[in-house]
Amino acid sequence: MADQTTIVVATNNQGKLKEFALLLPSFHIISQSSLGIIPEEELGETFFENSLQKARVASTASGMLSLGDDSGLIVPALNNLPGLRSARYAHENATDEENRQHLKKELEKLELNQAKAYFVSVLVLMQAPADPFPLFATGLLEGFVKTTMQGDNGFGYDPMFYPKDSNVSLGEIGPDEKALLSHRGKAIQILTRKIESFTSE
Ligand code: ITT
Repeated sequence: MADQTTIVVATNNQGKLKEFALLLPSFHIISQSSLGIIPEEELGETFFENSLQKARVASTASGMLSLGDDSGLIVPALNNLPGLRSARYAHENATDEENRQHLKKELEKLELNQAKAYFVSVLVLMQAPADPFPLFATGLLEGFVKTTMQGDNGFGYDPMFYPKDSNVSLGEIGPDEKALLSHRGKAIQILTRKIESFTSE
């Protein structure tokens, strides 16, 4: 562990943290909460702004390499909600279960039992608080949200999200399988290539 580079992940979401530990095996992953870092309110109008803010706050407080992830679920039939409000869709301090039930209700209001949807993850890696050139990467996962929920793996909307061409929800697959196809997994692949090209220069 001693010779691994440490990355502070700017999240309080345990589900994301576990995924990053799996997706970045060659790094030593620590959470911002283990360093007592308090996140700022998310006021950005884009995933990019929020992710940059998360990485910057963690990097400023720790002085270390920091990774922000702002992510969410976009349902075009619901005017692109929950979108930026994914973590707070039902109300400000909503649990994952409350958010899923709220989404189910909103779909049912439109008499839909499923709708096209996609997940997005926007990552920002900052080397230091004053890094003038943070690395960005975006990953998408297309599929459907359904009012039938299956499985209890993962977190957030996973039990009601069915990737395109899949009969099973993200809640029914294991963490390794999710890592291979998820928005976060795709964004990490892009980010890793950028880190490699950066460090080989
Ligand atoms: P941090 O800000 O501390 O990272 P958060 O959960 O508030 O935690 P976001 O603001 O990025 O993070 O909100 C993302 C929400 O989108 C998350 O709470 C889930 O509801 C949903 N989400 C994102 N990625 C997901 C995934 O892989 N599976 C299921 N739901 C996901």
